Amino acid sequence: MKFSSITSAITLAALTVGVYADVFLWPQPQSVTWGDHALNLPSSFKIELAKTHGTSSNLQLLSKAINRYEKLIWKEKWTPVQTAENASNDYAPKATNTLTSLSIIISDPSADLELGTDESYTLNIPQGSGSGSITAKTVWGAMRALETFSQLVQAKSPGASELVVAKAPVTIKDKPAFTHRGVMLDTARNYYPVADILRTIDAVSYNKMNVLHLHLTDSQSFPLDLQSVPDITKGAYVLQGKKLLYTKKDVQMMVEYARERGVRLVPEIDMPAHSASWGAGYKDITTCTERFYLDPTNQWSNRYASEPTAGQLNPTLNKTYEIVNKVIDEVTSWFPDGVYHVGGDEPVIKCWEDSNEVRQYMKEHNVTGTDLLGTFLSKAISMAKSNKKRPTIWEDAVTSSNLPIDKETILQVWTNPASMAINAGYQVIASNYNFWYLDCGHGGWNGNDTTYDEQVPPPIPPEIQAVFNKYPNDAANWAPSNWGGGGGDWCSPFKSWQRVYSYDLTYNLTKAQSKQVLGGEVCLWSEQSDTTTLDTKLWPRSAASAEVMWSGRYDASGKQRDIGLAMPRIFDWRYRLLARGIRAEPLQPLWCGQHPHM
Ligand code: CP6
Repeated sequence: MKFSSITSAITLAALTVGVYADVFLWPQPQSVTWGDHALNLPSSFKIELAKTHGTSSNLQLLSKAINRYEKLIWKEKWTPVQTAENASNDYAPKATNTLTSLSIIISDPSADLELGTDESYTLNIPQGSGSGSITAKTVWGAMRALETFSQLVQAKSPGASELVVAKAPVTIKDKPAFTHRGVMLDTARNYYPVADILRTIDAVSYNKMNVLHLHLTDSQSFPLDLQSVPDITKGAYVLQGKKLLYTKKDVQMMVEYARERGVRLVPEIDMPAHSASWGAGYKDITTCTERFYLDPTNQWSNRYASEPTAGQLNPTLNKTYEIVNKVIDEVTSWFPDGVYHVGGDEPVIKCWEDSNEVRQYMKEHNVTGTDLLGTFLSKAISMAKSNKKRPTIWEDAVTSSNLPIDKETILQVWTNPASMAINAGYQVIASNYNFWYLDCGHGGWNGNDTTYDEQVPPPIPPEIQAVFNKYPNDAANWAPSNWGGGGGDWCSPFKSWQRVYSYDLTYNLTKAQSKQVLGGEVCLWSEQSDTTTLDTKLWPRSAASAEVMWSGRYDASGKQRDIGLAMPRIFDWRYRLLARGIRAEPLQPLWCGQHPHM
């Protein structure tokens, strides 16, 4: 668009901030064409679902989404925080044409929300007065389109109460690069109130992500009020006399809330390792629950699930399987999603070898600890399958020990290259801990990271030092902890949004191998997180991952997406998340976003 210098001067004067604004979308759609007109959005503006569709239950969910977004755009009255070099909505105040409505047409309204759901959509905004349109195969795709639409709407001028759609005509054709786009939240090291989970579901859906994976249980606590195993809540945390639990009603509410936003809740009950909390109610089915499991042989591999009181279910008892079966039956009945996460990470064979009972069994049956692990996981997986679930497990046990696990199982890779799991014949979810563990997740007090090169850390208390001298390999993660697990200097190095954004889910994979990557998850382990830090640890870094998973690491021309070009958009998006009640952390001084010419 060309302006005479006089017009530009007048336009600048009209915008009190004195700089031009743009329209910023997150995540970047696959294809966008912009015009240079703005359309007024009158108070009578309506988003309408084509009447021919009837009233199936999915469409009722879409109606709710429509109501939410109609309210959101008026509440938000967005004025971009990030300014732009080129004029874009400087003509917004002069908008004369009107977008009267937005009509939605769905071709397959009964399609369910599940792994692989079609989320594609087309969004058309005309240049002249009239109606815009959303066409999508499914209601879930239409929900993504509504999110995009909300990002097109802004205040007619900074701070004004009238709305416009800037840069019309707009045509957006969009679909996700990956089908599984998730956040994993560990609710066991520290508990999160239900309100936190609901707010996180909101943020997940704003970012066009579709999965919240709840790592519900771990060594430290079991926050689920399961009816079929009544003593299991003895493993829940108690704070000020109150058990920190999710009840069936809580879960049903979360599930419904998530579904209304196109988000699947995938539950994980971790086993056989990371299970000391089961022992509070069912002591006899666990091994390795010593307060300090210090491996006398001092081998790294033996202290793998390195947190004290790791706990590992006893794989030789019928009672273990009875309880595991009840747990899986009940949890799968609470969470309707078709995928269930069996856990399976960081098993310590040594835990079993150190148990008299298990050792005896291994001798009598002539089996190894690895055999027992394979049998345990296969049984747990078939329990999930008998509840009509597609099982998922963490990859490490399978890829490092080559366990004979059903190939229908999805492997969530975090420590080994995805190619290992893929070459072994599995589909994968990518969560490389060097990029996507938001709690930071490696390094350690006297581990081998180099962040302390320039400064000597404070001294380790003598009683702790004495144990380290005896067990040097255990020192790294336990150092400043109160012996409760994960209290070590866990967060090193910090994963910046740029680092999160740099993760290539199909790194070093061939085209054929890449097809086995269903998507990814960013993971928030909660040793050092709870309600006070949730939003800042998750956002906006998870938003960076959302763009990697929705838009793809590479653009349509095959070029890697540029972090510098993403900066203005994620900067503006972070403020938008704030306005929507998500306490996303700042990325840079506000100055940087408002002085783009400098
Ligand atoms: N807890 C569980 C953890 C981790 C895993 N499982 C973990 C391991 C290494 C790092 C960060 C987190 N805390 N249950 C691994 C899947 Cl660096």
